[in-house]
Amino acid sequence: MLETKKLLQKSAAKADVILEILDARLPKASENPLVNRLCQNKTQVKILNKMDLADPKITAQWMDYFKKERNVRAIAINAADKSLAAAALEFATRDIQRNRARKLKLMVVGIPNTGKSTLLNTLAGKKIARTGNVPAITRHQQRTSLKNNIDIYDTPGILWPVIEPEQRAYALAVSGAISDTAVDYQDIVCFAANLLMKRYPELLMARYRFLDRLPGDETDLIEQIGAARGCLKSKGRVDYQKAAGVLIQDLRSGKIGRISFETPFDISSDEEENSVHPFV
Ligand SMILES: Nc1nc2c(ncn2[C@@H]2O[C@H](COP(=O)(O)OP(=O)(O)OP(=O)(O)O)[C@@H](O)[C@H]2O)c(=O)[nH]1
Ligand SMILES: [Mg+2]
Repeated sequence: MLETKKLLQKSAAKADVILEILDARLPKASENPLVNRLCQNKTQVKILNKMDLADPKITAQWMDYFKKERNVRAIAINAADKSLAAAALEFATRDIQRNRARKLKLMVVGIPNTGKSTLLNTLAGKKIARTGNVPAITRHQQRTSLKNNIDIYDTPGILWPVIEPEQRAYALAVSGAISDTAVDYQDIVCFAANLLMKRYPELLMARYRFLDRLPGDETDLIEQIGAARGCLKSKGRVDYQKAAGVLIQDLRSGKIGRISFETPFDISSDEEENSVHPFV
């Protein structure tokens, strides 16, 4: 990780534009503090990727939020979509003073699993970089030449050693940016269940039609999913681990619907109250 960080710092110094790929479902929690340091005196473009999985109303709120941040420009996309990826490239480079004799260097950075390599592949129009829905797929920096005299650099996802507050770690785990084993799985499940029951009850009820009422708590929800989906152990007891896995996979993949894990309001109430519990 230290080596990667050093390499990123070296490359960033030579880059014209830094594209920070965030997860649109958790745009603050998926920011890496290191990126701000890499971006000194550079155009910093935040790309809220996976917008197809995020709640569109909340994404619009995030766009307003980032408009108010100084020296930052933000755009929401789905990196697998050709025209949206092209729009992001245009957005990122449009104010840059170009010296046509020299290639424009774009560097794609961000935490693991946010879609950096997917964006590179879509822009290149072919599969150059390996992608996958687990963290840390890309291990080395990779340069690709695009049209219009542009070089784009894909980089390995980077995280920092201690993720705080805990809610941030849970949101990152549900999104797939950190592995399920990095955080207590029970806590991740409680976070996901509470988010769905409090913020998206209609989507929850629509996905799990066997629920005849909104579950009273997370245990109730997992028990009902386990019973209905046959996640059972001996003597018909619910296998909580398996049932929880169903919920997490459904949420992560968008099967429950378009869901955001945090809102700009959570951030400001955190700052005001110094609270670390944005979802309760
Ligand atoms: N739904 C959706 N999935 C996406 C999008 N972009 C990427 N993905 C998926 O997210 C997963 C991670 O994508 P990658 O491109 O490998 O992410 P990465 O940031 O390069 O990950 P690392 O190399 O591990 O840091 C893959 O399963 C992609 O198919 C998107 O806009 N929408
Ligand atoms: Mg990658």
